[in-house]
Amino acid sequence: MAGEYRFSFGPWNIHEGADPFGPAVREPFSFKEKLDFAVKAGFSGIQFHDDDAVDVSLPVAEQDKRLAELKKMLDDMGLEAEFIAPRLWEHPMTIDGGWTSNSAEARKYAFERSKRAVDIAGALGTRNIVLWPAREGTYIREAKDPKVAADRFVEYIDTLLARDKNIRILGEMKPNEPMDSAFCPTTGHFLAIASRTIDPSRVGILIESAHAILANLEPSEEMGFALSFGKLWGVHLNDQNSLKFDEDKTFGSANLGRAFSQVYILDKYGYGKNGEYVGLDIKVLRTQPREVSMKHLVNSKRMFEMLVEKVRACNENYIEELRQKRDYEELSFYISKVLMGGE
Ligand code: XLS
Ligand code: MG
Repeated sequence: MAGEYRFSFGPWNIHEGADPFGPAVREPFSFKEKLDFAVKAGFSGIQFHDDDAVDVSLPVAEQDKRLAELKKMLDDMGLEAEFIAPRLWEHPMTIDGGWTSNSAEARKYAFERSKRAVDIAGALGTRNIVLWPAREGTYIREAKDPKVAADRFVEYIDTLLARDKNIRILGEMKPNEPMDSAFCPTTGHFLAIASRTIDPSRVGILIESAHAILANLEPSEEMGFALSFGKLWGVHLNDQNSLKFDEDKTFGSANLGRAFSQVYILDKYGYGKNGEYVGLDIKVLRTQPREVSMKHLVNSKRMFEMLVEKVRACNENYIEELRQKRDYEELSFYISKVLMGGE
């Protein structure tokens, strides 16, 4: 029934369990094993950071050769690169961020690396560049000038838009972690920045459920907002148990009603009809044994599909009737009954 949706995940979603408090606890799966799993589990898109796709320290000619091989491998397996995201948060040059760093040299590094990420996207046949502004923020408020930071967002996005007329930028906003305070923390902030760029029509949004929750916002409302602007070009579905570290839990595992609301709004407004993927961005629990360390993806995809069925089983006329009567108590109970299969 939900067969018209296409699903994606990133290779980092299958990992060895290291966290800030302890080392890896599982042997890694190879990149090829991850792709084999994707095909077997019914995923058709793969999300890439630039360095998931290729070793970005290699000479460009060598990178291009390897990217051509990767593109062929994806094609042969019936897979597609959904997006490239420049990973600007691990390199020594980006200790204090990329395009909002106080260091001109660091900003130059961020620009050069990101322009290359645009080329990598071209080589893999995707026009989507995802920006998660990981270290574009502060630990100490006076460390960076927030007015200058907003201007630098515009300059950075303009540079990428100018690099390749075909690409488009999807901002993935998150209010904190690793920074105490991230610049441009929500969908609305990023769309405001988009309006100042050289080509706002090529700047949109990817909404991650957990990031919205961390901003104390409802993911489905953020999605509705972006849909209203025609800007919802990607999602990272997952879940989050209140305001803690970025948990990236299995979709629907912490708050089923909240997962329902997201599928409701996505399905109602035809998300995916223009080729958008139902993307997942989920961490494996550290406790999960290796042989079952892909269940979070399988189960999240299944949860989405089951919720599509629930959403489509809803009596829209009855929902509207309850809205008109202002009987939201009954509406709440009705949604609970839909979810629980009760009468
Ligand atoms: C981190 C982000 C990251 C992006 C891709 O919180 O979710 O994984 O999705 O750079
Ligand atoms: Mg994400």
